[in-house]
Amino acid sequence: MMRQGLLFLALASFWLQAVAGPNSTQQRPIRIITNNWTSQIVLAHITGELFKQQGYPVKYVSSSTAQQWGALAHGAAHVQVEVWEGTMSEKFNDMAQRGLIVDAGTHDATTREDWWYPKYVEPLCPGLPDWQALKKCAAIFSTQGNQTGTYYAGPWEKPDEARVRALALNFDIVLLKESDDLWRVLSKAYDEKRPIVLFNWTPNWVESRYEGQFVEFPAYAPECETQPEWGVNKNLVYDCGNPANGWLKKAAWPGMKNQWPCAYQLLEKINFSNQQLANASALVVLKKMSHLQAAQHWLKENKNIWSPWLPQGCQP
Ligand code: TMO
Repeated sequence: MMRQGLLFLALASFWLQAVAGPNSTQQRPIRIITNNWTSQIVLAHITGELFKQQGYPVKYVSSSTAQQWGALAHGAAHVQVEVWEGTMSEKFNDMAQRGLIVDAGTHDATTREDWWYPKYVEPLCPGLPDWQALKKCAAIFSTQGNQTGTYYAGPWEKPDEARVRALALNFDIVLLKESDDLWRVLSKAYDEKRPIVLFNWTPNWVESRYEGQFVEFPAYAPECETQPEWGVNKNLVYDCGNPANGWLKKAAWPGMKNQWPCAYQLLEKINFSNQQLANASALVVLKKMSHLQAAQHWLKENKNIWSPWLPQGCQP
């Protein structure tokens, strides 16, 4: 009985989808990923508002960057609008090569994600921004009053432990759960003019509030992550920094092109510059808008930028 019921339901839903045709798939919302940093969430909402303008229903699904790949591959989510090279290239390239996700194009923005310190630290650690300076003055970054410095990292996958080992730095890594935790430790240290080194990135609102600088590690090369003999440490990988001029990409579920063609064409055109991205996050953090308010504000102010993104004559 139970089984027959289920069979009936399956057939009925199949039949409904068949007779309802493309309209029924249109009713399925496009699921846009929100990650855990500000500009990404604002861009997700800008994208969502534009899909809605095209007539598509939209849903936001929050995901860590680690979990988003499976979600995109299986269609549990469909769009991620800020894929950063420094923290995500390995997974992105691998999944795209295997056809499990689709590369929906590159923004104009160039990105950097790496160890960063406020400007007032420089005289306290001569030789910065060169990384070798950290070998001599790890102690000023100690939180225990010993010789070991503390580096604050965020919840994104970067092998900082491996880098610390490969470059023989005397640092402990403290993993923080949220980007807000990073800004809290930064703000406190900044107020006290206390040495601190933490994960940061650009474009970001941080640069309009705090003066600072990235540590210059040995320049990134892909071989650094795969060939131990490459670089200053001949036995270990990860003896380099993250890319200093990284890309910023959009990723999509492979079925999106067919399921929502006009939305997909729009996604391919979506394109942010460094300045726009920094401003988008500043609207939330410095101007105290919600992510949705920031998105709507941006859309209102920048019609000249986004209207050419809308595909002309496309029928959803
Ligand atoms: C992915 N992120 C911008 C937080 O480095």
